[in-house]
Amino acid sequence: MKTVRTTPFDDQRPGTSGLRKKVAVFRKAHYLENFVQSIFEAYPKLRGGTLVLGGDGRFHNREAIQVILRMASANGISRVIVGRGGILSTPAVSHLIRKYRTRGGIVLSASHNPGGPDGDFGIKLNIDNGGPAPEQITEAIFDFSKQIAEYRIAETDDIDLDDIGDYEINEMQISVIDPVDDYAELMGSLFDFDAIRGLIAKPDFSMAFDAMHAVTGPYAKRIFEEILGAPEGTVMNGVPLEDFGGGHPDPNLVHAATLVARTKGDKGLDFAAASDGDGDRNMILGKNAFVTPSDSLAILAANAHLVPGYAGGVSGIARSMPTSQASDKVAEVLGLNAYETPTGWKFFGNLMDADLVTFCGEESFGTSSSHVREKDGLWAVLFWLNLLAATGLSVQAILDRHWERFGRHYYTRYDYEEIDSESAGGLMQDLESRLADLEGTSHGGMRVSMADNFSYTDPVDHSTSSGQGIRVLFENGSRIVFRLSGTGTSGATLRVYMETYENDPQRQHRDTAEVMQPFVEIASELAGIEQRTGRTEPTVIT
Ligand code: VG1
Ligand code: CO
Repeated sequence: MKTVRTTPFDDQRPGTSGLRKKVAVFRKAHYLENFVQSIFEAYPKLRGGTLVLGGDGRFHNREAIQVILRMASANGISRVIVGRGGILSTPAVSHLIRKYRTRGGIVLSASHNPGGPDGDFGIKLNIDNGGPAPEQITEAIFDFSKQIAEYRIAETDDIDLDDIGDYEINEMQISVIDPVDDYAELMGSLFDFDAIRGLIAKPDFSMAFDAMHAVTGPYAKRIFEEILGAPEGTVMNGVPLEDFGGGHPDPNLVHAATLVARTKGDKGLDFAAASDGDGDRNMILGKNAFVTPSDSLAILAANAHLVPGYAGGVSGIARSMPTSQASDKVAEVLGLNAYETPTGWKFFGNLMDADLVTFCGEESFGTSSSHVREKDGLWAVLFWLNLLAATGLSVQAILDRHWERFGRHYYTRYDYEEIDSESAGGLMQDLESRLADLEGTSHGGMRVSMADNFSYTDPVDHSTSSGQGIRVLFENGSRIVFRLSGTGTSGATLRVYMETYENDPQRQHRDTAEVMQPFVEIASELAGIEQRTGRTEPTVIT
């Protein structure tokens, strides 16, 4: 064991989902060590207990795991459960924490951000309920990182991560486990695998899953191809690569374009899906159909009775603030609880622990339920397959049926990436200063009923999180939301979220871009996007 003198870095404040920086930053001397020591200090529960450890396989994953193992030993952690090869998806970590009742977990991932030596790396603490550490703890980590003077580390050789088995560093036990087994078993307990097998075996049913060279490859191959009998090759890009094959492991219409193309036309796939770097996001597609994540959340909740794991009932649905109000409509009609939380999965944990909600979701391709305390990409894909099998309907028919019953929330998000941080800050501040004057004004024939900077008080622990994004609400239920991303690593990213409700079935099959165009114009005018950022077009539209 040794104690190493160090000096603080001033930029170790965790964002929406852990600390994310360029790989080069994480490779600076003491950078990772300082942050890991700050985790052990801010969350002392780990001492004397078990920790789950794994990552999405990106560049620097293995080196970081060896460092964390040595530091865990020197900090009195008694056992660490590691995925073979250092691989564990985010939802798998959450499940392992819960199943083996460990004190927490550390996930190494920058999720959908690109990897490789010039890409991003990230680290995140999950607590003993299996969910991301809440803000009080992430702030305590940051506070400690600002005054750190030394860290503890054991001096030992690397542990063999590629063979399942038990190892030791001094007093600490290390168990290298199969990363997929426990997770696959959990999925089998929630869904009707026989019905899904039957669907996949139909000669006229075709599907594909794009793992984007990220962590879900081994999970998807096991579950879809080995257990559910999908033909070999159903899983595309199924081998996790350190740089995700040079791609951007973000399952959306832009970054999973090859998969999207395979769903087009008369011969398009009946079902297609993709997941992100760390396996917590999902994109759902059908033949000539795209399911917005906000609709997906609403549809899963509305049809939960068709899935064995949820047949016992659903308590409620929570959505992040920028997510469309489609799930609120379902909650209203079915008499379920509905909650609106700030962006980021850490705000859902308390609601699920208190059984106030069963389903949670975000517009950013994140959906999940209380089976874990993270969003869960493959879970959502299996849920959709279970619905297709149980109803005999196509993806588009499920969408049509849902809209007819609950109305349709047209939705789009514009991202302006890597804009100058100061201009972005200025844009938000200026908008905020004009909020009071906005109420009652008319834009494109719609009156603003309310405009504020979203603030949330947790109903369970009563903690408050303010400054969570600017909402402009119109009298007809339409909304425009502006916020700055908390996961980017260079400059700032402005996200503009827009939605409008349509309950006339005759008008539910229009082109989203066309329907949303007036909102795009109102949003740019309200925030002065072009003047402030110099951008005439967003980087990504979803
Ligand atoms: C983004 C999404 C947010 C999500 C977060 C982490 O955050 O908008 O909904 O929870 O990423 O997801 P931001 O602050 O950049 O908007 V993941 O799959 O990157 O862990
Ligand atoms: Co992710």
